[in-house]
Amino acid sequence: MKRVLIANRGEIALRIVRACHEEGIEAVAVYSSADRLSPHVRAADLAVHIGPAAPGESYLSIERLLDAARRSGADAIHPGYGFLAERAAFARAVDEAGLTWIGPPHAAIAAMGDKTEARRRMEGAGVPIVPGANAPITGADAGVSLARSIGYPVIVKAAAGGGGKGMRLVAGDAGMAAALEAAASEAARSFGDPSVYIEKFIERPRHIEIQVLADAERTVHLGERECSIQRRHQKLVEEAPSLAVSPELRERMGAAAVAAAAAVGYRGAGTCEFLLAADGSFYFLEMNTRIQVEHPVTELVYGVDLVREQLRIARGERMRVAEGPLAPRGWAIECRITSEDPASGFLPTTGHIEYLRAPGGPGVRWDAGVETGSEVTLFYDSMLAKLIVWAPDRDAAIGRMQRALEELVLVGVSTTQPFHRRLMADPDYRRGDVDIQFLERRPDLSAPEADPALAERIAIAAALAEAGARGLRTPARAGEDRVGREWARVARREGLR
Ligand code: MV4
Repeated sequence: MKRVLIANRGEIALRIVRACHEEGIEAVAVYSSADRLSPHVRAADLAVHIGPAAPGESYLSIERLLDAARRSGADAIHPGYGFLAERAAFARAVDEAGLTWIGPPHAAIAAMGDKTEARRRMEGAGVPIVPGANAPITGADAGVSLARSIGYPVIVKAAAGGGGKGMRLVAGDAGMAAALEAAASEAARSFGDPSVYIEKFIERPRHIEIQVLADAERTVHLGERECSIQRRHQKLVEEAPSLAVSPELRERMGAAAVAAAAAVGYRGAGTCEFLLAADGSFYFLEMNTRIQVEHPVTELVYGVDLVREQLRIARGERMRVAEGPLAPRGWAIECRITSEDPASGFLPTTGHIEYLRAPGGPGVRWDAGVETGSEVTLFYDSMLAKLIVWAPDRDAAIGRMQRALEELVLVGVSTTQPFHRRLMADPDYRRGDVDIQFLERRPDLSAPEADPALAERIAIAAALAEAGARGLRTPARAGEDRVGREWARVARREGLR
């Protein structure tokens, strides 16, 4: 493996470029017309334009990506997350083109992508699953009889689903027919497959996931991530380890995740999602057959580089993870900085990033796909950056996150930064008293700021202070580079020059 094409954009594309360089591999970026000036493009050794901004004609086009690989002489493809990462057909097409796929075998992707097949495989491997159907349900009568046997409430899910689309809660016999129909039609629309199945509904669980890593010889787990802080299936904060997971529970959940991976012949990095009920019982939900957004928290507490391990495993090498029992060290927290406005129901925002000052210092990692001057559009996911901290214990990690959130200055688009500030100061969060419904109960965490204009002026003042400190306020200097131009623009807008 000498040259890897990265079929992605933004922070994860840059993350993968860096891992390639550390492994002595060349990185090929691809970009749409909207991403010509993006950091991942400049960081790569080569860059190939693959089409217009619309993802369907660029990052989601198997044909254009394979063509870019051929034209650039790449011998491998890393899909990142999102886009085509869990499309078994893409993995197979990469294999058939004679290239190395940096991910699990396409058969493992397909097995985990079909949720009822995954349930059958997990049951066979002794992995605990939620009581329910292991095959699609046809007709309200079958649904009612199954629901009565496992007990209401139940949840109807899309067999081809994942991520929460096509789910319906059913409280009793009377609601079954309508829920099956609504879920099936949403599933047909979203996934092109109307099949649905039924599980017992687990109330107020935590969402805990286990990282696994598998090479040709070994399958290991790298502990859990606590992912309960989410809104409409979008995670906002993740941490590792979880306050809810004891070393003994970690070993049991870890063993289940390893068995799940082994049952589908898994290779590379993957994640098993579980629901952890209040009584300590846990249930396999699904397996994500890709590198995940929140992988850095695991990297920081286990001292591994998951993307470099993906590259090594795809090259047929052994993973560089110690043999024998592994344990997390310290505490890591990740806040997703997205271009969404918490005060207006997390509506996506767009605009021009006029100034960005990234946080830094000890124990702080800033994984970003944007910089001063970047344009934020509605074409792609709203995640701009991930702010990740590590510290020896959870309190220290929260304190460090608060400090880093104060250092972060981003002028030009609304982001989730004020939400994260409030969350980190919240007593319930600090006690670890969370479950997947936490944010629904706490709209106050997303309420408008007392004085948004003040917050923006503070940010702008920081930008201008830095511009002044660097001597970039004179028009001549300010005109010299892109950053200078942005500062000049902010200053003009504020009537300060
Ligand atoms: C569940 C559940 C409760 N009981 N299954 C949502 C996304 C999909 N991956 C599975 N999901 C759920 N499945 C049973 N039997 C609750 C959820 C759920 C959820 C799970 C993880 C993280 C956030 C969630 C938010 C709402 C519902």
